[in-house]
Amino acid sequence: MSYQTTYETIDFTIQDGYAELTLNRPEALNTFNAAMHTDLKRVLVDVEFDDRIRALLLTGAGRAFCAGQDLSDRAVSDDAKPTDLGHTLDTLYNPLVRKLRSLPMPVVCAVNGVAAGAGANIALACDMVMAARSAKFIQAFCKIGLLPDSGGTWILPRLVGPARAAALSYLGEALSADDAEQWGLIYRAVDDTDLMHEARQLCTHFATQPTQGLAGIKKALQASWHNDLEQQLDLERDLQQQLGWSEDYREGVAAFLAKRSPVFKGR
Ligand code: T3D
Repeated sequence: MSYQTTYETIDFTIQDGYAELTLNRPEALNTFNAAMHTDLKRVLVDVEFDDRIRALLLTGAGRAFCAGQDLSDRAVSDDAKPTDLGHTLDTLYNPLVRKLRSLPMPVVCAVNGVAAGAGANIALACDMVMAARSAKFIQAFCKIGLLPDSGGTWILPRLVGPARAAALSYLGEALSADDAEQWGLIYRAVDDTDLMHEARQLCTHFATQPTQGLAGIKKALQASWHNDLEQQLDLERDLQQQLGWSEDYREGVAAFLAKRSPVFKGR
């Protein structure tokens, strides 16, 4: 059974144990506006607490994934006060990144077309990123006098190293999906016609897996960016201790010993 909800700027479906969230302002290249931030905030709170959802798939409608902030909301005449971008990051973009990074399940991004500005970095905040071969990643910020936000200056050097992060950020040139895969920016580039099928298959797979275990992996991998080995060993111990008490661990071991397929319930 599938449950579909349509918001002003996004489509949201729950099916086969995972949720699919589609940015849906194709006529505006799925750029972020106030309504989209409101819709995303509302739906992601539901995702976090709905135990039918064991993975999240994020994608975009139409030819773009997301071209970042809708700049038509940022035009200012000479005598007007510009928008306080510190405030918009603090209240809109940063909470969105934090939410995607902290959801206790894998978040898969299917980048169906151009991902520019915050659109690129929201994609990169997801746990696994697949992209259509025709998609491009563009750190467009430098072209309008800004810096890569939504975690861009944090994640780019970590994923592709300082030299390539600098080139992407200073030049704002388009990086193809194939190059993004080769550089280690994303997991995989796939043929355009295969993207949604492959991304959905991945989410369907995650929906049958030990959700708490996957959430533990997510937490530990993220913490490894700032922990030293001692701290990471302690974290692994603490998380593994909790996972060792989960129903899914018990089921995994029992199924292995009985030489049968496990049935994980996400508990
Ligand atoms: O709160 C805050 O403001 C702070 C946070 C900032 C976060 C950010 O994301 S800042 C960065 C904003 N994004 C950009 O600077 C990207 C701008 N867009 C582009 O560079 C290009 O449009 C694309 C590379 C995304 C796509 O290029 P292309 O050649 O495929 O399409 P196009 O012809 O440039 O765009 C199609 C239409 O979409 C066009 O409008 P038109 O001529 O058909 O009426 C274009 O103006 C519009 N469009 C594209 N991106 C945006 C946009 N309109 C408003 N805002 C956009 N971001």
